[in-house]
Amino acid sequence: MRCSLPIVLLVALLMSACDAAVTAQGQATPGQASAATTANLKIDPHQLDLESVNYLVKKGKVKDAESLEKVLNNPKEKMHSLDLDGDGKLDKIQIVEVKKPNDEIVFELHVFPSGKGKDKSAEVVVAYIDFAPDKASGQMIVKATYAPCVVGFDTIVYDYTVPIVVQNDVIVVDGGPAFFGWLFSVRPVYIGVVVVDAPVIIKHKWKGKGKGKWH
Ligand SMILES: [Ca+2]
Repeated sequence: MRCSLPIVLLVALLMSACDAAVTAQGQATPGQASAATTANLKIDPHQLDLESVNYLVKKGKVKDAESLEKVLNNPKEKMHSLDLDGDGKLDKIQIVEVKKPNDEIVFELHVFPSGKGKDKSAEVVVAYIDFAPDKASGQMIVKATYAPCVVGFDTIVYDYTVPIVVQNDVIVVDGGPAFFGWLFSVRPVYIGVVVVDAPVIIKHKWKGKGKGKWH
């Protein structure tokens, strides 16, 4: 009987230690942590210079979505410093065009974390550029906004209006930069294609005519 008490204590201590280990393991479930991180993703607006992005279009510094995407992803242009996966490499931005009723067009800016390979679920929409023509008033409102994952998204808006005319039901931006001519021309919907295996290269949908790849 003398020896039984220490043995009982030892067993009790071991069981207690085991419970603690199970508890710690439960708190560190990788899947849960990853999902929580994505859901709570908060991006600093300074990581994407949306005002300058909007300016590129307004001043006709880019001629179409492809050239806008090229500037966005050129590190020398310093348009963004997005590194959502924290691997020290800039993530790529892809423009996805969405056509809406009444000739409204939206560019969605999708970010692909550079270290996530082909994992489409890692893609994050960070901003929108909205082109909303109003044929009745002869004005188009161009508005750039951040997506809800960006801090202060609901208070930051970069917008301006440009005059439009309608000729045979086709919208023409009167005296505007070539970009707007491209925007309302008859063409396929633009979707940039990010080649995730080679992070510095973006391959575009339109092949041939020297537009297949760029660095
Ligand atoms: Ca990265």
